[in-house]
Parts: sequence; C-alpha cells; structure tokens
Amino acid sequence: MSIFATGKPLNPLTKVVPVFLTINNGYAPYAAAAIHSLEQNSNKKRYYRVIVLHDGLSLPNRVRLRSLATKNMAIQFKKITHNLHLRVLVAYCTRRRKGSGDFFSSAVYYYRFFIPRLFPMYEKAVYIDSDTILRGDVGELFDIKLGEDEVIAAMRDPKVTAIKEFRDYVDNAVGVPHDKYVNDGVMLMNLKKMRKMKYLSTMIDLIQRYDADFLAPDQDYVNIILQNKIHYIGEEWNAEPRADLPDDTKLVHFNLFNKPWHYKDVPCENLFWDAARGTGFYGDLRRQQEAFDTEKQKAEHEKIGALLAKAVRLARTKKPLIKL
Ligand SMILES: [Mn+2]
Repeated sequence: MSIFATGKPLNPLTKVVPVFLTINNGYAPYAAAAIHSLEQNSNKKRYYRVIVLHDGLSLPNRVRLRSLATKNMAIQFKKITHNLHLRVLVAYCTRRRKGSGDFFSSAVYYYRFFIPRLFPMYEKAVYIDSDTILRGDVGELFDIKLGEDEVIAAMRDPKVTAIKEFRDYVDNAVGVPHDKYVNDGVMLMNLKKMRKMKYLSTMIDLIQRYDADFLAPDQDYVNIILQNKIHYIGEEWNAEPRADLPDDTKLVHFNLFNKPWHYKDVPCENLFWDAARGTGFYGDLRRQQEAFDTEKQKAEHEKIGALLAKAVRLARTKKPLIKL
C-alpha cells in the first residue's frame, strides 16, 4: 500500500482537485485504469484527491486501487449506505430497466448526485465514469469557469448526435433538443449550486411524481432538470474512441458499446491497455477479454438491439412525460 494516502498535499497552499468515481466491485478494474491514466497525465505541481464512491468494495479491490496513489494523488473511499432516497432510486431503476439491457441497471449510476450533499466541504468537483481514460490533465477541466447561471459543465452526447434512434428519443421522449443533450459521464459539477437548487430532491420528486419510463434514468434527469444551466465543453473532454483521435483529446470515453476489455481491435484500445498495465488488474482484464466469447457477444448485441428498440418505442409516443 502506498504511503501517500493522507489526502493532503505536502504543500498546504496547493489547491486540491477533487475527482469522483462511482463504482461497484465489477467496475473496479476499469476505474483503476482511469485513475492510473489520470495520475500519468497529472500536473505534478497540483494535488488530486480521487474519491471513490462505492456500494461495498472488497478489501483486495480497495488495496489494489489505493496502491495507485502517489505523492500528488490520494485515493479515498466512501461507502454509500442505502438510505431512503436511494431506495426510491433503486426501486425506480429496477422497474424501468426493462428493455434497457444491463446498461443502466445499478444504483451506482445515481451516486454522483449524492456528492453535493455528502461533501459539503467542496464548492466544485469533477466527476468521471470508470469507463474513461485521461490523456490530459483533469485539473484543466476543474479550472473551467462556469457562468452565473451554469450548474455543471458537460459535453453534448456524441452517441445521441450519431444515432438516429437516440436523437428521436431525446427530442420526443425526454423533451430536450438533442443538440443540447449532454452526456453525464464527464462533468464539472458546481456542488454549491447543486446544493442550493436541491438537485437530488428535485430528481426524486420528479421520479415519484411521474414514474416515467426512460432510457438513461440518471442522464435524462440531468438534462431535464439542468436545461439551460449547462456549460458546454469541447469534444476533447469526452471523446468517442476512434482511429483518428484528434491530438488535443484529453479524455476518451468508452461509452456503452465496444468496450476494450470485451472486444479486440476496437478503436483506442491501446490507450486503455497502456493505462491498465500499470494497475493490479491487468491480468484480470485480459482474462475478462478472453472470456467474452461469441455467446456473450451475441447477448450484448441483443441488448443493444433492445435498447434501440426501446428508444424507438418511447420516441413514438411524442409526448415528453415531464413538463417542468
Ligand atoms: Mn460511461
């Protein structure tokens, strides 16, 4: 275990950059690669505090994650206990996951919205999904200045831009113009403003009032509740993996399909494996890839098909269920 786990910079004047990830044991290996890539691309003059929110990580996973800490990056863990709010969200997820495959099956997706409440000491923080790899300094995302009315910084969802079924779904069923719809897998969150506007209670109120069927139960609410309160960041902060990745890309997001730990020969796989190699999970990840046989691939394709079909079905109703 690293000795650098105090969570405090050696120089007390160094500004701390808090970065949150939310995981369960299954996501731990991907999160390790993400965290390692963050450290590899960090600015050595800055100090990063990576805070892992989880639902009960095993001791071996915690040890392997914590060993990634360095003298300018601490790793901390916070177990989320399932309170009343979470129970509402879990019940909702379970009810509404039908047809969304396993893509949005877990309460872990909602943990990011507990950050403002659980960490009152922070005014703002970065959140990243565990299926991301950094290529630039995450501190630059933290430094982005939000306008007075802006609550988060995020990027337009490239999957929504690219896939017609998702586009129609967003326009018709979520009721947010698709060119305004963001991906919530990479965010700068102004926690102070989220506390002030009571983001979490608002989301839970809407869920209880409408019990609406949605594709992405967490992300759709971000877009509804924070409509016109979003600072749009460039593609370099939430890039789709692709062969001709622009040089200025700072973060690659292996969102939804074609995970490099499942498939061989997917775009940007080297970025992922280079980061994974520096973690204690490398062997596990290679075995996971080996075990992803044709049967599992077939099941995954069916899941994607079901997700798209659900998007089409919900888009056809042409009646956004939530009118704010
Ligand atoms: Mn993701």
